[in-house]
Parts: sequence; structure tokens; C-alpha cells
Amino acid sequence: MEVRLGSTLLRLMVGDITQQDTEAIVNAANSSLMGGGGVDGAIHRAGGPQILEECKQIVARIGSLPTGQAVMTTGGKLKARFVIHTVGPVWSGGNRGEDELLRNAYYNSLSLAGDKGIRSISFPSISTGAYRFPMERAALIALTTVRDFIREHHFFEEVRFVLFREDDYRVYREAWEKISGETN
Ligand code: AR6
Repeated sequence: MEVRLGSTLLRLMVGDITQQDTEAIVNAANSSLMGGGGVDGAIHRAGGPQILEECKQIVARIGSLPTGQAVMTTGGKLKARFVIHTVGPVWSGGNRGEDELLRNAYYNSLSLAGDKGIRSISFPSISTGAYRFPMERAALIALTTVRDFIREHHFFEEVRFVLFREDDYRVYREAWEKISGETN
């Protein structure tokens, strides 16, 4: 599915984020930045050791990465030149600021990309795997945050959501239908 929002193309698709040709891809990392399973493991495997090398340098400089924040490294051997690493919240019932932290993860990734002059970026569904954030709720937050950001800032040619499973794609599409009629 593709929609044009001003000068930005918003695209939802099923696929593997490690194969995307956008300038940057976003990693659903953890605060240690030392890799892990899921999308994080796949990105480090496909991109090679240079990504972890730069993550170590970042940790040496700033310590662990707080939930909701974002940093950038090389894409190593990936098609994408850069990886933006962000940390989504672990779901623990919904009353521990999870919604806001998830919003921050998307917002800060987009801000960082914009600051670095990146014109195209791919997101996975942050927090909906190992961190157990409910998919539909996460989809609404992800899409609302991206839509609002695109409305305010005009530097992206394309923002892509790359959903790993057909079911997840369907949930994101339905979430988009729900919010696309909203005017504010
Ligand atoms: N491309 C796109 N999406 C993917 C891919 C892929 N190659 N692989 C998995 N997904 P998760 P989290 C989807 O667990 O919940 C890691 O160990 C997957 O289907 O990767 O934010 C980190 O190190 C799911 O919908 O991230 C952290 O410790 C989504 O990506 C922790 O997991 C997110 O699942 C972060 O957990």
C-alpha cells in the first residue's frame, strides 16, 4: 500500500528490513546496543561486524541507550547506508508509559534521520516481537507518529514500514484506514 502525504511517499509492505534499499533502516534494538534476536539479530548478521564496532564506540561515549532514544551507525554491508538504532518499550500492561515511549522511538528516529539529511527510511514494527507490545495498539502509534511528523517536516521522499508477516501487514493497513480519515 502506498499513499502520498505532501512530498512524502508512505509505504506499507511485507518484507525483510535487511533487504531494503532506503538510505536508512531502523533497528528495534535494546539499550545495550550489543545485538540480540529478532530484527536486531538479522540486521547485525546481514550488515556485518562494522555495525557492532560503531555501537561499541557509541556505548563507550554515552553509555547504554535509554528507551525511546535513537543513534545512528553505518549500514556496513547492507544496501542501506545507515542503521538508526532505537529502543522500544517492553510491554508491561500499558500503564508504564509504554505508548509515549513507543512514540518517542519513532519520533526520535525520524528526527535523527532528518538531522543527518536522510531522505528515505524503513521501519520495522518496533516492540511487537520480543517486547510483546500489542500489535494493533503499536500500529496506531507508529502510523500516527509518522503521519504527524511527515505533515510537519518535508524532508523525506519515502517512509516505509516493512512488516515481517502478512498478518502484521494487515493490522497496519487496518490501523491506517482508521487514522487516515482523521484531520488532527
Ligand atoms: N524484517 C522486518 N521485521 C522483522 C524481521 C525482519 N528481518 N525480523 C523480525 N521482524 P523484535 P522488539 C519483526 O523481537 O519487540 C531483540 O532481541 C517481528 O516479526 O525484533 O522491539 C533486541 O535485541 C516483530 O513484529 O523487536 C531486543 O532485545 C518486529 O520485527 C528485543 O528483541 C519486532 O520484533 C526488541 O524487541
